Amino acid sequence: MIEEIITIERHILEQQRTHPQATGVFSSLLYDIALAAKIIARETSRAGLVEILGLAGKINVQGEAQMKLDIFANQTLIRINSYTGRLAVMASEEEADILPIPEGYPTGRYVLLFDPLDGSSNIDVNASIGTIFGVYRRLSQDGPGKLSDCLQPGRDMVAAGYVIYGSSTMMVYSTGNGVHGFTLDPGVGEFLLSHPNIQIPSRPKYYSVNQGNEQFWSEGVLHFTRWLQGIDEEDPRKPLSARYIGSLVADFHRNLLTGGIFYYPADSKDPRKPYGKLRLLYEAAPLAFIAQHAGGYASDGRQAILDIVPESLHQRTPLFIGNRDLVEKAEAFIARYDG
Ligand code: P6P
Repeated sequence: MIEEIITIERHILEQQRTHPQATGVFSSLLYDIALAAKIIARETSRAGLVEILGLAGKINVQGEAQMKLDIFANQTLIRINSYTGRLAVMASEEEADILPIPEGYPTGRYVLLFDPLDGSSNIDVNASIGTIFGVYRRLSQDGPGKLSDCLQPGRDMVAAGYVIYGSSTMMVYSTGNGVHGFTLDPGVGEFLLSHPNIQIPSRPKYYSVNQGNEQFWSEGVLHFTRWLQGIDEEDPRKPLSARYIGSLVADFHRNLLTGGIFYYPADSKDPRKPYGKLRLLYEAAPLAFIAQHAGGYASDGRQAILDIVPESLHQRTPLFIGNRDLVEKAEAFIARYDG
């Protein structure tokens, strides 16, 4: 049987048809994000050559000064989304405050939150990195979007996704109607449907956590980790293998496809970060939306990530994400040992 070729643009259009009230603006917003992903993918594929070709600090072919990749990714997403009239406001991991739509340009119904290039410290060692995004409807009526438009619980998201720049570039997104993965064919510059209707496998293979932080974990997290390793005498289980890349999108993506759990718990390592390292708005919540629609679950150890009402743009949260039974087990250990 000849496999049908479906581009992400066509898939988005077909998804739109399942939302009768959709106006096409939402679909166009998803195209815009796919375009940004292609542009960022092109630059990340050359990242290793920056030094060799002496590109750093020089003027590149577009006549732009060569810049750090995460700044480039941030500017690409802002430049593509600022003038379309589809958004009321944006917020980025790279920007301290919300990003209003520039004066003189129309505002739209949607809010875009993103981490433009997460894990960028891994570029120098050629490890996979990623872009993470979440889309909401604006709450304010009209005019410039507000901070309150960005501080919505993940449960109210209308779409979320990520791009992983690795051995191949993949874009994974959901509008609440399944989770779908597309692989970039750089030859033609198209994302082609490669992973339709992703569901997290019920039998997990891996657990992913930075065990270098063990001494800083709570009792509950330590007991949970021993349980995953099959050395909890009270409740023995087949041990899971450990896999940890140190790049959230890569660790999440692997567990989504193979079954498993990623967690970055709260720890006492840095008193300035009592809730762990990861951000709620544009890291944990969008991936929690994806996990939810792939049959998984995400928690901060006590409640669903999607139920947390954000109080500030860059607030951090502990994150346990992957197979629902594993995440709920973490919650049980934390409730039992951490009170
Ligand atoms: P650690 C990358 O810097 C990042 O923000 C995430 O992509 C990743 O999951 C985490 O930090 C790794 O942090 O402390 O284990 O090196």
